[in-house]
Amino acid sequence: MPEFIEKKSGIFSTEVGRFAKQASHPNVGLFNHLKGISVINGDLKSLSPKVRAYVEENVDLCKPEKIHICDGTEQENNHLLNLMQQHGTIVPLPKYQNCWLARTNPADTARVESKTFISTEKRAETIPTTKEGIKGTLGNWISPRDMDVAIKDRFTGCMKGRTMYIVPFSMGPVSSPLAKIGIQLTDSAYVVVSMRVMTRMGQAVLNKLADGTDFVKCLHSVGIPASGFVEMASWPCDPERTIILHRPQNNEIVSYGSGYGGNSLLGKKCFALRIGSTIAKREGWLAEHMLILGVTNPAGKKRYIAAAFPSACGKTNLAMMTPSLPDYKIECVGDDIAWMRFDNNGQLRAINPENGFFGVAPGTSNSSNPIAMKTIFKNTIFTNVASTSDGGVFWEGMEDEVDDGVKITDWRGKPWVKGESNTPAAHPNSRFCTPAKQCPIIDPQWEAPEGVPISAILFGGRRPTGVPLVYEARDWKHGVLIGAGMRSEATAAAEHKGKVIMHDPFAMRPFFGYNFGDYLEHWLSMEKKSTNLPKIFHVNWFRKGSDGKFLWPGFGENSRVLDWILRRLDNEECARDTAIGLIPKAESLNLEGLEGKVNVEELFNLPKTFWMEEAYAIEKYFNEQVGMDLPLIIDQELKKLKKRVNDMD
Ligand code: GTP
Ligand code: SPV
Ligand code: MN
Repeated sequence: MPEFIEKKSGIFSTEVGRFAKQASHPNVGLFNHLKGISVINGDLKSLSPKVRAYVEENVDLCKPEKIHICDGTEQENNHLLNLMQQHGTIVPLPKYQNCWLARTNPADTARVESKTFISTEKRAETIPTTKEGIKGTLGNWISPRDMDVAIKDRFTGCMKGRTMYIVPFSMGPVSSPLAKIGIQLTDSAYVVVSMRVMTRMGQAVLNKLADGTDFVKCLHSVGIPASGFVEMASWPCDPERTIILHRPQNNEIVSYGSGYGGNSLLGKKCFALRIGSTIAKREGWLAEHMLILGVTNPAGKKRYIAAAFPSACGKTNLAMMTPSLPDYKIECVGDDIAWMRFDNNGQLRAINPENGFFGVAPGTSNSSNPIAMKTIFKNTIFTNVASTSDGGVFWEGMEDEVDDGVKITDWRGKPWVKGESNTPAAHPNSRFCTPAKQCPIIDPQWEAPEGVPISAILFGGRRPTGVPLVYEARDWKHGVLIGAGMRSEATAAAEHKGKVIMHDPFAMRPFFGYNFGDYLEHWLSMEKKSTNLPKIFHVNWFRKGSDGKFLWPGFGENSRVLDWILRRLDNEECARDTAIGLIPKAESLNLEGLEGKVNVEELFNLPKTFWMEEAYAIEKYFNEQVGMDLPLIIDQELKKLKKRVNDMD
């Protein structure tokens, strides 16, 4: 028995079912399927019949050696951290309080979109019917039969010798009527401790399930390579056979082969977005890849804004922004996902279903995002960042924040020297996993069960050319077209290479749980739910000048854009009409006190040829990718846009 367990007053070994090593638990043998399996924490008898049936079925399939029912306690968390330390999965970061560094297998560092599938009876329920000969890019479909085969091939006996953790979790505050429950079965302790940060995990959720409440079924294994050979025992995975499957009809997720991020923390993209969007469609609400922030203007008037930007395009930064405009206050509700629905008064309300931030590390610094820096140096799991000889972390952007003389070890564990090494110290998709409540500007209403009222919705992306800093949709339908037409430079959060401009409608391209055409219909149908619809805007912090540099300083200076947006919400006449929507009137964007000169003209310039090409690209995309599934209204909106652009001077 490992030393740390012996030291801990015997609780792990002598108390029945508390991390017990022996197969002496009274539950063993209770159920035929679970015969011979030791329950090292929790009590199988306490599980609701539905949960128990789900566990039994998958124990049968995966054949774990032990079962651990997670209670979410600190004691349990410490036990798992110790275990992972022993296996070399994590190392402590003594410079901070209760912080840890995990290094993944270098083959397992990002979401794998190409291996992510939705399974429905008919393909057309999952993805639009594309033009002949055109490969669809709006999700991958798999037949129910092929899904079953894929599961059987990979999961049969995949947990032999391992522990299956049963992770009860809630997306949304446990008491919220908008929250939904999931059970993740996983063989990764890293996933368990991460889920404890990212969701409300543990006993309270089991209690809620006791009355037979339904849950989203989430089965996960890091897998065992077919060869049986595990190259990096500290980070087992099976990249060759990785697959992430969703069956919306059964509220079911099955993920195999990867231990990282959205592939394995199944509450996040798989549940809150893919399965979430299908539930939202059925129940009449929206599950979106959006941050939520509160913004208070100098007059003390507070509004909430939701914003959809593709992965690694600035959600976390905007959600925690330190406004440069005096007397503005930003408070953070969430940085990645919003669940939104219209209440009985026609007010759109949003909750953040998550409990933590899984944020991109590189680029985060005291100058770019001081709030994140104040959040992340306690109770945090860092993954694939570089480490320092004084027990801390390092990544690109922190150059001014490490003491001279400290030695840096890169994310792969190799020595790294500033100014000399020509590979990145931290992986571009390295991340921190940190509790939301530690954020110094977390909104007082962030756990409000009814959600916060949303006044504006922003769409945005990385657009180096042509797209102005901000523009406003003419109305809801036009706003839905803007969301549908979103494009952005590819990022490191997924496996795409290079800086190609990709279509990423609603920042949801990798996350749609059902046919994008039906999703557009669903968005359009929201118009009928309210006479008080949020206004829709498009923002772009990433336009570049002829010198190749960003035209806009971004980060805290984005408060100037929010200021203009709030004034538009107050119906101030600070906008002028253009072919693409409403943009700030001359001088109406507050640039007072802005350091350095900004070329406002270039920032808002609307080149006719660019917009002709843009409208054409969107039309081509809709034709090829959405085809007959495109709602007529969107087609009409696009035609109107094309005409307006065509009429430009
Ligand atoms: P996911 O967690 O992948 O969904 O990403 P995200 O949308 O939360 O993006 P995040 O805020 O982590 O930002 C990603 C990158 O964009 C970082 O390198 C930031 O430094 C950079 N970034 C964020 N905001 C701005 C901005 O206003 N201007 C510029 N130039 N860069 C920004
Ligand atoms: C994203 O890629 O949008 C993320 C990271 O937020 S992951 O959870 O890995 O999807
Ligand atoms: Mn994201």
